[in-house]
Amino acid sequence: RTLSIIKPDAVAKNVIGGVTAKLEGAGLRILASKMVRLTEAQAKAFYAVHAERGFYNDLVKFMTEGPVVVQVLEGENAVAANRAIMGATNPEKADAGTIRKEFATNIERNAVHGSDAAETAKEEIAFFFSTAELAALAR
Ligand code: IDP
Ligand code: MG
Repeated sequence: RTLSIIKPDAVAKNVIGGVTAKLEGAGLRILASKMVRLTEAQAKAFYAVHAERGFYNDLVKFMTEGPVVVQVLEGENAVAANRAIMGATNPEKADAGTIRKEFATNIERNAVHGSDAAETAKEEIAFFFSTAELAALAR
């Protein structure tokens, strides 16, 4: 399992469906999904690992500017499969056919978030979804 976020730029561009089709096309299954508007406190906490980076304040502002779609994805090697279909952080460096190549605007407004390892995936899923919520959605 891994956590995906369709960021405010992609929601504003009306490509929730386009992004989700890429995820599904990569063999990932949407286990849970909801649209939320992050508070400043939530965005700061979610990206706390980047607190010392020069782009942190702008990133928090961007992530709170409009609604996002948070999704739990399931599949074989879900973390790596999601990172592969996302493409590079900087869309100029992203491979053809990836979400960021197709839908990102720039290195900040880059359409999607994806967990970077199994351990962070666990933490990030728990950040947005309770155990009970996920259990109710199990198929
Ligand atoms: P990732 O999303 O590909 O894992 P990270 O390095 O974890 O990339 O950065 C988190 C997010 O911070 C990026 O997705 C992007 O929105 C933003 N970001 C990363 N590097 C820069 C930068 O150099 N300038 C502006 N924003 C950045
Ligand atoms: Mg990251």
